[in-house]
Amino acid sequence: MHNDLKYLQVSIEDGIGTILLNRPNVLNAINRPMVSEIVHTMEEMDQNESVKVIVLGGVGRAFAAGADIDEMAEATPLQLELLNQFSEWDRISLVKKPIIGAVQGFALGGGFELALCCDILFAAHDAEFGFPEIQLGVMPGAGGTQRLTKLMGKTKAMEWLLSGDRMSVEEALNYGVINRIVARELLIDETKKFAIKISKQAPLSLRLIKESVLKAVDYSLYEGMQFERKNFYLLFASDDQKEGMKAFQERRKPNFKGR
Ligand code: CO8
Repeated sequence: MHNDLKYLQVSIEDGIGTILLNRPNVLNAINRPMVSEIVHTMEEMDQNESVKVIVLGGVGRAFAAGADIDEMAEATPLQLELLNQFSEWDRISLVKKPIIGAVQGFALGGGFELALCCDILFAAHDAEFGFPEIQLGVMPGAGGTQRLTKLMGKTKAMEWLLSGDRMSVEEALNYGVINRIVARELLIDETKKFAIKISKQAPLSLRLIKESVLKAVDYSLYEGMQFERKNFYLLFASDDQKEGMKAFQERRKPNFKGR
């Protein structure tokens, strides 16, 4: 399995599917085949019962220093329109299992956009986040202007997007961009430890909570509440709801099955 992957290192262990971007000689610059590999691997893991949580990180000194500039440099608008590459990228946001990002070094441009697609982010002390596109005469194209603004508000997002400056982990933590700062050498282990903790939760609850939280970004409060409620009702169709509540009453640990 996964032997044919050229730009990723992939493993599955203890219920955690780990995907590491693997082009360290170009700081994991994201080219189109890498996007395809990321999307297909995530979708496979989403369907794989032995994976409960996905961890996304990078090999080497960076998470990802952006989209591959060499691949883009000569592109024409018409080529980009016909390529429609973002239709594939958009499928990352349809993955139902939690995705936990582990960022070390640079997360720039498309690399920052990929990090912003994660549900939870751990970062090493040396991590730096930014949108340097403005210095290349372009702009973010995979959700950067939208996701960063929804996360930190218009005024702050403007500052980072218009300056192209790089954000330290302390700033990223302060703005709610990341969840936790971790020592570099412990980054993957700590991220996996947290992923394993989450993976013990009732799988359907994980799935429907993630889906509901993501809706909060797009929906009005009223619409979001209606959506949440339907998911809440849906969980009462599961064996895990019966098991979880019975285990509480019997003062024992629940044994969740994901159905
Ligand atoms: N594309 C291609 N190659 C890259 C990229 C990149 N984005 N980033 C680094 N590299 C390569 C360098 O060319 C270099 O290769 P070589 O050794 O062959 O010369 C190697 O990686 C190491 O890089 P540096 O020697 O430059 O390392 P430094 O530590 O001196 O600098 C930096 C690190 C500051 C990260 C620097 O490499 C840099 O500025 N990189 C470009 C960052 C950038 O501008 N990113 C934004 C790209 S545009 C974008 O992401 C648009 C997103 C649109 C959506 C995409 C969806 C996938």
